Amino acid sequence: MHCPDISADLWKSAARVLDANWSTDHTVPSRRLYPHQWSWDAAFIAIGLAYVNPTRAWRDLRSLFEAQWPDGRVPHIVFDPRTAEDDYFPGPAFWDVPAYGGRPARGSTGLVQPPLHAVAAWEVYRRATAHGVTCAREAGEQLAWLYPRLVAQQEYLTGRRDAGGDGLASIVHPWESGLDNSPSWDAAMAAVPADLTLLDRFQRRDIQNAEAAHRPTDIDYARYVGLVLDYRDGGYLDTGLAQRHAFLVECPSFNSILAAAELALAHIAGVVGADPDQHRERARRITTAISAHLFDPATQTFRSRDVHSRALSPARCVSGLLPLLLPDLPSWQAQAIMTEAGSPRFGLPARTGLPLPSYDRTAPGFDPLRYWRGPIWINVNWLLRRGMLVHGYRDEAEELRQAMIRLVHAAGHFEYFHPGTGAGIGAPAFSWTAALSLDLLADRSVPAYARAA
Ligand code: 9WN
Repeated sequence: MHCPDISADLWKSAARVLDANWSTDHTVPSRRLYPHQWSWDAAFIAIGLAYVNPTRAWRDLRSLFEAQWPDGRVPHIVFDPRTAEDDYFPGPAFWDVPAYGGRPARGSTGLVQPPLHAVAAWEVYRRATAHGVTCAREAGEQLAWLYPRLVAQQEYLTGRRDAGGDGLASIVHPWESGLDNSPSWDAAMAAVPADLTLLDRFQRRDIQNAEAAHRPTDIDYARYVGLVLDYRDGGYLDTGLAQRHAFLVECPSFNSILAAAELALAHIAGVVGADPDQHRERARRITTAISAHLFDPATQTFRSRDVHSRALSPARCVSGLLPLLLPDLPSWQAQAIMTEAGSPRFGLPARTGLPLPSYDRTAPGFDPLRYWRGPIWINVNWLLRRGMLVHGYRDEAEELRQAMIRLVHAAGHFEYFHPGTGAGIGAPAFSWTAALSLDLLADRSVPAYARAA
């Protein structure tokens, strides 16, 4: 795309959104709907901030890791003490996280989100040199501070969270995937009790700030709340999860990000003087496990797996396309992903002019409005484009980059987009859409991060 006006307009509006959503030491995803700091949002946001304000990029990542638990988990939300309890449900009082280290824990949830932070830290570091010597020095110091914390995050996920025993991290709640109400969880969620009386005790806040038709249903929400209460009542401990926790799923997107993080850590290790090989080895092991356990030979697609039933989900979701991020994925599986991405189910931009939807367009339950059950999201398309570059699908990657830029330029920095019309829906000034727009405008190159350090 060689249109300076589009680029200049989009660049300015994206930088404005990030500026408006900055809040002392972190960026909120959206002022009204999400008035705290979210984990994987912070990673996407840092990647964009690297271009316009690297100091804030590091500060954002650092704020998140300052709330890391002693067991290594990085919470999915870090609560801003200046935001009222009632401004977001479930807030800090509901989570009631245990005190640790002899002091009260900084307000957070006890769940995690996809560990994209090592990838983000490496991207911010890579860009730092363009901003001069002071920035480069700052980047080296920040990377050294983050490295052991990033390693602890990985060790928590690859260790305590390997509930299925096959070398894959399990999520204990749909919120941990970042793809909250994705049809990927429907089969596993059907076994989770839905106690609607919980919604009398605890008021949903999201449907006061956004349209109910876009958001997860009450039945979903009752299950979400019930799962948190169970995990909380077990002290957020991960021992014996397979025996006592109703929802345990291995997600292809979460695990692909986990392996990509190890590859980024191999690069970071090279800079901070640690051993890169251990990270490459872990990336290989996770890739092998994804390839062996989350691929359905009958449909040639990646699916999430229910740890209890050992069954792959029947739903074909965008999360199944993200193993493309992994350079060691066998090329026939990469090709299968591209075939699925180009089929009428997802329709690459060459077919639709639009980025890919979150769910199979041809499925009876495809819903163009309801959150992760149809709408287009920029973050997963950004990850998919990266995967295309990793596997050498350069033309498709460039088409997808242009489709994302066109969409956001036409509709604005929305949270998600209608997969038929491209209209912006959800929160209007959404941080990761803005941050990743900056990266898409700036970065036309193949990421060298993916293979050798
Ligand atoms: C629950 C903040 C988060 C994103 C998730 C997205 C949504 C929260 C919610 O918003 O989840 O964590 O209240 O719906 O699904 O990916 O991190 O932007």
